Amino acid sequence: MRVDVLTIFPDYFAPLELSLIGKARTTGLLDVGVHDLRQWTHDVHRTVDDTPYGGGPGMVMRPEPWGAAFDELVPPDRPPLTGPESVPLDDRAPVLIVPTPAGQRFDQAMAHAFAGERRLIFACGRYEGIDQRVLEEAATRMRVREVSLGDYVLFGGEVAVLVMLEAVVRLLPGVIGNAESLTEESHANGLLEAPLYTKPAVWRGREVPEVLRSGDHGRIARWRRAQSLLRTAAQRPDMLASTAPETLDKHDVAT
Ligand code: 6GU
Repeated sequence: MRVDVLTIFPDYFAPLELSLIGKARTTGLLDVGVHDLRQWTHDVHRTVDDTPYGGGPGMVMRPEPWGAAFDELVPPDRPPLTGPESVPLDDRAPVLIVPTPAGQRFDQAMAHAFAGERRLIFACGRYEGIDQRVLEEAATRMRVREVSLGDYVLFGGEVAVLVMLEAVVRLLPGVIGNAESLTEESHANGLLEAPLYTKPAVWRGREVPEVLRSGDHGRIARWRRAQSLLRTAAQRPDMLASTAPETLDKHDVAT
């Protein structure tokens, strides 16, 4: 997978050298380019923002540097359209992800969808956001997705991109050695995972649940399933409310 990140703070992305994302890069599973948006400015102050039309607080990111950056990363393959008319995009077109609190909520299903793509481009907004025409014009060449991490506001998209990349890259085949890790974890099946324990069997007077030391795999699976349901009900009742009935089977009533 190829990932490009456009930002005025490339230093935010130093952690992409570390740990399993860094390893995915050195082994060639992932190819990342981080680009300073200011390289596409031409004035002496390398200006990327200006005051909002219609008034209001703060500053808005000007369209020209974004347009020039996209032209270089994704060269237009037909003459630019002059108006707002749209053309259908094929599903191999790059996906442009724009982190914004005004976007659709990011979740594990979206992470899986992005992990199936060949090319992702992240456009990190700062200040109050990016001139909307940038997204409209980008949509002639890319599948544009405005994405939010949740109902709170960050200074800019950089940290959100790190979050999304981590969620996506760990789903790429070969990044996590033991693929079973991905099917047992929270959100893999619409439920939260059961609590985990390791040695020692007794720590500060607290015992690991006996069932986990029993060696009875059937009992262990039923216990984990019940814990999963209890934990989801306690922590995230909203997830249970939206659980398809077939996800809850007849064994769940008995446990
Ligand atoms: Cl994706 N970006 C920004 N700037 N703020 C956010 C967010 C994203 N998600 C929640 N708040």
